[in-house]
Amino acid sequence: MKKFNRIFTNYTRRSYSSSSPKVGILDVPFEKGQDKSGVEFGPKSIRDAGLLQKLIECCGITDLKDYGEVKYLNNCRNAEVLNMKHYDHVISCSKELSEQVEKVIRDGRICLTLGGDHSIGIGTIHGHMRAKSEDLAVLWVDAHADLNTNRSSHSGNIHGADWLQCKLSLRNLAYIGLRSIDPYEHVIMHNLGISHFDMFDIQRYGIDTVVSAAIDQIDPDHNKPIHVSFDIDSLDPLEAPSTGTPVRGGLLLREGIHIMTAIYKTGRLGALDLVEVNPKIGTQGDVERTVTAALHIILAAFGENRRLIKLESNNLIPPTNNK
Ligand SMILES: [Mn+2]
Repeated sequence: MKKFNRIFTNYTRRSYSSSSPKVGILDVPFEKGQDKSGVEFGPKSIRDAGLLQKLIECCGITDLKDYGEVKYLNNCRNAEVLNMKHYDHVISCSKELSEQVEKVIRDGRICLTLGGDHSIGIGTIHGHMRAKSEDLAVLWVDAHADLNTNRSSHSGNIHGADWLQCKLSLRNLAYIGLRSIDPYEHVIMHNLGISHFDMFDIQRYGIDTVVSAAIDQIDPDHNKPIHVSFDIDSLDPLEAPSTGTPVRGGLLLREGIHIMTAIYKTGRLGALDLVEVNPKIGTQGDVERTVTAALHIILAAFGENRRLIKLESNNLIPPTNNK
């Protein structure tokens, strides 16, 4: 869509690496894990801002496959959990999504999933584990901890979700960007020793140190596939106002970009979720700002280089786009 190109800054477009990753894209217009309507239009808004074209132009992606929209049937209607909204839909959608993500990754591609609300992380992480390994490093970038405990189940099993067999070790999970945490979430995080880097840590140590420390904690030998689940509300509402649960005092866009560039440079990104962009919230300007922020995050993950290019002394002509 033309209107977005106007505000997409025109810095040098060149990828860090000469070999570009193979990418597969999935849309999950799912909104039932939360209350506000509109987040189901997130994938379309990001695509309309030129996602595919920019992946080619800015990241030098030459092999890009569009897997389209994930559709599901609600076949867990009798499944119910007291403290989870639309649990049956969440579980049904997650199962289908898991299978799709597994397929994309087995095709040899990095899976980019556009949400939708953040409940889709269940399906993407599960599918990623099935395709690669249960020993997956997960970076959850979010203002919120999103820890849903299954209080109504005495057995500890998730009703209607027998397929959900892979279990992520909590040692493999780290949060970045937290600033809105429920009291019971503090207890869980503390008791289970889950790695987390909140806004205080980012302010004190800087984002470069924080992202390195997070990777070291969840992937100490630097050999695991990495899954990033990026909630746009991790960014400050000044950067990304069009989202369901904004919390002030968040990441700057440049910090979000820095996280993704660091992950790209590991060469081990296996899947990225970009969730919670809600184009029905805020003014047109708010929506544009949010959507372009999401684009910058995605492009950084796939190798867009925003740094000044060092020219050879005998070559004073700047390189053109890496296509
Ligand atoms: Mn969130």
